[in-house]
Amino acid sequence: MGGWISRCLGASRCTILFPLILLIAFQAVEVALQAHTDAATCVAEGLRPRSLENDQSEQKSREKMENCGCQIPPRGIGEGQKEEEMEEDGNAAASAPVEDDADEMVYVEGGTFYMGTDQPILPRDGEGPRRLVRLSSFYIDRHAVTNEAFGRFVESTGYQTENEVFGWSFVFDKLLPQEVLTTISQAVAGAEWWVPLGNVTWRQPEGPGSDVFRTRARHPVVQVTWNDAKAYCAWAGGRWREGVDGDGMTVGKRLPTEAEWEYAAGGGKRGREGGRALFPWGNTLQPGGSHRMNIWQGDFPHSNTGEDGWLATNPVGAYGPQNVLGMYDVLGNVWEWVEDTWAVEFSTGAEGGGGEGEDEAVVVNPLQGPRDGPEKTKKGGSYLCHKSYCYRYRTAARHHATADSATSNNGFRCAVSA
Ligand SMILES: [Ca+2]
Repeated sequence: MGGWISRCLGASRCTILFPLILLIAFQAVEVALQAHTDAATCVAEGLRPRSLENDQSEQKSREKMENCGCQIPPRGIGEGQKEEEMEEDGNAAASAPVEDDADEMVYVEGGTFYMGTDQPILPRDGEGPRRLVRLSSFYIDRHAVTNEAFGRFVESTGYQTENEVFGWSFVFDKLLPQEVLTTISQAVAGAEWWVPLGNVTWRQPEGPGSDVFRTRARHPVVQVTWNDAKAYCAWAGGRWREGVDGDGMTVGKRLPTEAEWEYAAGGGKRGREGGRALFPWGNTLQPGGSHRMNIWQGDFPHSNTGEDGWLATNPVGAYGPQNVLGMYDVLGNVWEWVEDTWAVEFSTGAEGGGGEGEDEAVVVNPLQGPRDGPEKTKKGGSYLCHKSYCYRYRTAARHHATADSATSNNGFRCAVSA
């Protein structure tokens, strides 16, 4: 067996017998646990007995977070920044979930914008530096792909998701009933709220007994990998693009690049030279006291008050549009896969090579990292994000997981070139 198994067997706390599901999917575990989920970026020690999860002191927990890239952000960040005017406000009131419009996309006119920030809150995530990026025009889904839309894809193609091949996945423990939790003896070291469970799929994200079609058809699909997301977008069709001579071509859907996602999240606006606002609408989390996104309120990971109305995913559109393009749940709800391979160092363009009409260097249609890199980038944060642990529900924030990772808080939306 490989490195993870060797490391695990070398630690006394890993001598407990693995659950049967892990024995069945042993090869898959070895590969997937390298970096399965954003929590699994903290998984250097592999699974650990759940009984140990309360043994850590607060200080040890803090050290663990700092060591795994999930550190608590410095106090005052955001508060010290001059609040941007609420130029896009007016969408604060929650709206009814949108109807079936799986094919609805918004047009994002190409342009030049400031990507990233020079005021990174999590510098090791590569949130900076702020650099000038030029993008071609594109379309992007108004909201994340829903369970019912993904269901049509599976029904049409017979597609089998990677979770169904592996036979198991990680689930946030607070979503599981007590009788299920008592059967699980392992958890992710440093992120004990992620527990492995068999027969977890997009249809039943919390394993046997759960069923998205009972109450969550219009919620974003979760427990899908980057590979699954790409397969869906390729199936979801394309857009006819007229040629200059009357001919044309069909351009297929795909995942958005990180630059496209961030530009669209910001409303297709250039942004400020000093750095992008924290959220699409400005720097105030709750303008007028209203919740604009689904994150965690309370003491993560112990108690979630659900003050924003949702303890887990929300139906798409529940909070109303988050930007001037009319996009829903860009921040919060579920993480969204983007095309880029994970990297934390970026080109800022050729030295002195200012683009047309620009005084500074411009990067054109960037796509980060080697195409076959195992770690893929995701954006937007999720309903599990809290400022004390994972302050990543910000436009410039980013995170990553392996392409075959799937969790109960990760989905996606598609894009297509204009
Ligand atoms: Ca919530």
